[in-house]
Amino acid sequence: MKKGTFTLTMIKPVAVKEHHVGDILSHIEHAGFRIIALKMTQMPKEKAEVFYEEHKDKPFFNELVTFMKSGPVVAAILEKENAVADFRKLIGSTDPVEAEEGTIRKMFAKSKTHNAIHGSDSDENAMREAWFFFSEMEQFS
Ligand code: IDP
Repeated sequence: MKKGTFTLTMIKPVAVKEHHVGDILSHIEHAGFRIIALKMTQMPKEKAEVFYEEHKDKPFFNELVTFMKSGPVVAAILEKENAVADFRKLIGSTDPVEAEEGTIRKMFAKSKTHNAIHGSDSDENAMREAWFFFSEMEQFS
């Protein structure tokens, strides 16, 4: 995969539990992103801690890890030019109260922690996160 052409998303446990997987994936595809890897998986505590290691000193870290290991997530690699920035726009602000109308978080998030979906915040993290979830045989660029 060429850096800058993809991002990594994860539909978080609350949105999976509430049956929003189909709606969210449909929204993503209609926005012009191509799904080039997809899986449902549940992260043990240690994996969730590694995924979010850059937040390990934040006050919400334990709450975040507890939430992320609480049930299955749906992870996907999404291909599009300018994927990272365009996808951050599509999902909206971290806090659903601040997210714009029409964004995925505005539609499906419950709270700042239970905010329905993840999107990589840089091309470097997109690369790290894609390889965190998917082997070469699971990526269809
Ligand atoms: P992002 O997911 O919008 O990039 P980050 O700041 O990278 O937001 O935070 C990672 C995740 O940690 C968020 O998506 C959210 O689930 C959780 N989080 C962030 N800030 C807070 C907070 O102030 N309180 C509770 N949870 C938070």
